[in-house]
Amino acid sequence: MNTRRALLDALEGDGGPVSGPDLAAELGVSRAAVWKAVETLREAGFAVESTPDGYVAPDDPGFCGPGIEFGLEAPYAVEHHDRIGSTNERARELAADGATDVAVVADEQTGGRGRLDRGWTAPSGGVWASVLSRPDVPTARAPLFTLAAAVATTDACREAGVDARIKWPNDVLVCGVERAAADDAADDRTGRGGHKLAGILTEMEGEADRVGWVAVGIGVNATVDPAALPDGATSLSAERGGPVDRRRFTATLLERYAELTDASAALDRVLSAWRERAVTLGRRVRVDTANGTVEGTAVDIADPGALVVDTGDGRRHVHAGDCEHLRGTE
Ligand code: BT5
Repeated sequence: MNTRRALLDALEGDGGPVSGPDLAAELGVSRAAVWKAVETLREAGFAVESTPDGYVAPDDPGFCGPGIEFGLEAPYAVEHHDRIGSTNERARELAADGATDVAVVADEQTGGRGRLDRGWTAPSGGVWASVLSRPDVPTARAPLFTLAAAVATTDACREAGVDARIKWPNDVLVCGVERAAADDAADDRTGRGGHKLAGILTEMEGEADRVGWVAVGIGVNATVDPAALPDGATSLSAERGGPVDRRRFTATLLERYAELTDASAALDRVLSAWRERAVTLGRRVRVDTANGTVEGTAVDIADPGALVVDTGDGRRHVHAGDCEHLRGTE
């Protein structure tokens, strides 16, 4: 384990001061090694303070480029912005310059984008990220990257203590049993069967039949007051009743995404991981597609990301659209 990353984890624990000897014992290193790691953190721009009771880190100290990169087990350079128009827009610019394996991360977006020219509300406190890569896969399989991002986001939310599920194709929701019951009682105005915690916007450019680059934009309402978000949205901090360690969250997100999309890994694993985390399967759904509406029971996901809907009159593979969860399971 990287000492600096372990040190950040320890300092971020409950936010209180931790003494040098306690840190040394906890990390299994010498006091001199702790001191050296603190100095390195300070040189990298972390405001680690020394108090009579020990070292103290400010709130969420590591949500910056070097903080996320410390000990990151994923092949991305991290470009952090306090404020930006859209991280996806920035990823596109980087792609045009020939870059790859970059994660653009921002605290706030002023021109966040959703799918189909919709907007994305992105106040300070969120995790707004776009991961740019150049995978060697056929263009037709690019939707698997959206699914991988949904799985990675769900896992990072769960690690942060929030029981997240995936709604086809790209939403991450919170829909506990009590929440679902309350929504049913309230006639679920949002039509989502849950409250939206995160959304994903994948953009790509292909050359003939191969992907040129893919930018997966992931927007997670991390430490955000739901009052600042559209109706039907929720945040990690609201669900868990306290702020989120965004450095750790982002590192988990990037590591999981890298693992799922690694060239040596079978992308098929993404489908089974997605199935295990999906709330859409088994539900009655209505999907608005470019070619009309499909209604029925969502029974499966098929390569590279199509929702299989049993309409009662056969099975339809729906490749893109807006999905509404209807009440009842059949
Ligand atoms: C999405 O679109 O869910 C994709 C959102 C992707 C956002 C990320 S942030 C990092 C990267 N940079 C960007 O500029 N974008 C990506 P869609 O399925 O079309 O949902 C959009 C709809 O969700 C809006 O029309 C609102 O109704 C709702 N919405 C907007 N902001 C929200 C928020 N913060 N939380 C929950 N729902 C929101």
